[in-house]
Amino acid sequence: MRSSTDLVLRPSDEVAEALANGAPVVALESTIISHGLPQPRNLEVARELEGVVRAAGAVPATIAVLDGVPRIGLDEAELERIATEPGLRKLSQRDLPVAAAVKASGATTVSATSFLAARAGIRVFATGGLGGVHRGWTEDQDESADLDTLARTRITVVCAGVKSILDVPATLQRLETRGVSVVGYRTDTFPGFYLTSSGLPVDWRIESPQEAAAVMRGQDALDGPRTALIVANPVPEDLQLDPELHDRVLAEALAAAEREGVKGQAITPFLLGYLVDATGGASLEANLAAVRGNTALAARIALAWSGS
Ligand code: PSU
Ligand code: MN
Repeated sequence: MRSSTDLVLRPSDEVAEALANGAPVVALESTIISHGLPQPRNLEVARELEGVVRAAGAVPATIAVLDGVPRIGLDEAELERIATEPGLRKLSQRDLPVAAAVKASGATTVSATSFLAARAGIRVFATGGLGGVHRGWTEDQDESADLDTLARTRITVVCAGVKSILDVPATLQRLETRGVSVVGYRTDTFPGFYLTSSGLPVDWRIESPQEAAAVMRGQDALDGPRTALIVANPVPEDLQLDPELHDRVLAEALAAAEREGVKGQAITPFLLGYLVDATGGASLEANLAAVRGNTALAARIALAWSGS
């Protein structure tokens, strides 16, 4: 039977079948592919992440909007569109109805991906690092829509913390205020995206995918506000970006953004791109190591959640 959401969301046959059977599914976002990683590596990564999910025994559902239609699960040609189409939009949740109306295509951020995944019935989602409160937020109020969506969406997001280009303490504070559950995966310190640790503590620690699934069952049993669960999974220390290089290059990147007046939606892709260039690709490798680890863990959590 088609649910009413089928009228506005189009799951691929494979994802629809998995969901109907209660099989494990992992949502993957597309902004990281289109706006977060350089070409042509981005397409390889899109394919690789789907492979990581499959190897763990789950079904990948990369989410994007194509010609106005939110798509849950993309085929090879559609992944290629996300990775290569010039001028592809970056869509957060608020952009979805507009994109649908004007039949635009765009990649979905953590905000839009979480929203669409939850609507489609997918509970587990993997990304690199969440958006959050930007440095300088007291002046421009730039806080990613990711945080607002996570405060009212029942989804588990596996990430390497929040992007280190942000004001990390302020972002953690906002997550606390908005009631979003945060747990460290086998760590007592909140990860730092490119870095294993942000240097900040995380209040709760879990040790296994089964424990993550138990937290998710607890969320549902308590039946409180439909908040997210953030599973913060650090990049392994031997794969992190050199912390000293990170701090130096990030300071340069922030200064360049200020000088060039980069703001709003453009700031995150600008800073990530600057770091890739200025570290000779080392930040890219750390970012990819984080995303791979998060994707593998998300698949294991999806398996624990589905009981398979
Ligand atoms: N994780 C990555 N790279 C990225 C992103 C996440 O490793 O590029 C994307 C996500 O889509 C996230 C977005 O939602 O960056 C945040 O953008 P903004 O700060 O404009 O909300
Ligand atoms: Mn923003």
